[in-house]
Formats: sequence, structure tokens, C-alpha cells
Amino acid sequence: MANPQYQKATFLLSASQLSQLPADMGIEIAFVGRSNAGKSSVLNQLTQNKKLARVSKTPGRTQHINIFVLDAKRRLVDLPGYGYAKVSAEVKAAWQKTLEQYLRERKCLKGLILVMDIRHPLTEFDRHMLEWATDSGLTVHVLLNKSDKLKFGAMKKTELEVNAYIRELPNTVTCQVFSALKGDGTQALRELLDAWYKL
Ligand SMILES: Nc1nc2c(ncn2[C@@H]2O[C@H](COP(=O)(O)OP(=O)(O)O)[C@@H](O)[C@H]2O)c(=O)[nH]1
Ligand SMILES: [Mg+2]
Repeated sequence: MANPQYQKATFLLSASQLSQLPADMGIEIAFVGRSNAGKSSVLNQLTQNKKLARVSKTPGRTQHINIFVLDAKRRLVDLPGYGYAKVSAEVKAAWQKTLEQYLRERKCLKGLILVMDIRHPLTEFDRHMLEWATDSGLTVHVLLNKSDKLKFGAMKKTELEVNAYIRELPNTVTCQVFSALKGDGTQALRELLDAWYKL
């Protein structure tokens, strides 16, 4: 099967429960990260569609699992952003549970793209996510997003530090810098996704 055409991604549905998801077949690649790290912006840059994933200036708006279809067998998934949301502890706990359940139970989940703000990498939650994912044998690619916010030296320093951290983990974790604003790193991300999506 040919590589997916990311610009052809279309919104399928927004699920608050796993039962609302499409059949657990084909391949899904899920995007996860602290709210405001730029997850929606990364998806928009990847698909060259500014309207695809609503870019919110209000942290914590994405409380659902949003599914985007690339073709009959391949989907992109925008997972609920974690942290910071100005919602009740109850609502937070409910969507944390859905997120965990998705990560644990979804058989078609091929890998995770973990989006971090390069200025605040490896938050406690990021570390938990990496630990949990590697323990579960799930492949993770870290995007150090908003690289345009740092000067070259600071960017490289962070990249080295994050790579040093990752080197201690199982080799199912990789990392790259990215700028959803400028598009830097888009080609590398596409090539990685192409490899994951190979049927
Ligand atoms: N400078 C810069 N800003 C970004 C970048 N990616 C996202 N943003 C901004 O960060 C904020 C949060 O982005 P959003 O995509 O909604 O984050 P999400 O909550 O993780 O989905 C918005 O104001 C975006 O414009 C980037 O690469 N560079
Ligand atoms: Mg978002």
C-alpha cells in the first residue's frame, strides 16, 4: 500500500468513550502531550490543514479522543491533552481514565507521538508516559515542539539533554525537534509515520 497522503486527512469523530471509536482494525498513530504543547498545531502542520485539529488558545479544551482518517486502514488520533485544564478534578479524572484505557486496550495503536514544548521538556507527566509506554512495549517518538522559540544553542542543548534521558530507556523511543509554526521537522516526522504506517 502506498504511503498515506497526510493532507487528505479528514475528521471522523470525537469520542468521549472507547465504545464510540471505529472498529479496532488497521493502524492508528496517536498524538499525546501536555495541553498547550502544540499537539493540534503539529497535526495541522502535518496535514497542511489549518482547520483540521482546532488550535485552541485556551489550554485543556481537547477533552475527547478525536479521530482523523487518512485512508481505509490508517488513522491519526488526537488524544486528550493532559495537565493544566481549568476543569473539575472529576472531569479530569474521567478523561484521564479514557486516555489510559485507550492506550492500554487499543490493539491497532502502532505508536505514540509525544509532543512537548521544547522550553519545558520532560514534565513529570511526560516521564510517566514514557515509562508507562516503554513498560507496555509501545513505540514512542518525542517531538520537541516550538523549536522556533529557542536560539540554536539552547535548542541543541535541550535536544542533547532529552536524548541523554531517552538513551536510558528501552530503544523503542526516538526524538526530534519540531516547529509547528515554521514547519521545521515536518519531513522527518512524515518519514517516521510512513514507516509506522507500512502495512
Ligand atoms: N511559536 C510557536 N508556537 C506554537 C507552536 N506550536 C503551537 N504553538 C502555539 O501554542 C499554543 C498552543 O497550541 P495548540 O496546538 O492549541 O496546543 P495543544 O493544546 O497541545 O493542542 C497556540 O497559541 C499555538 O499557536 C510552534 O511550533 N511555535
Ligand atoms: Mg489541542
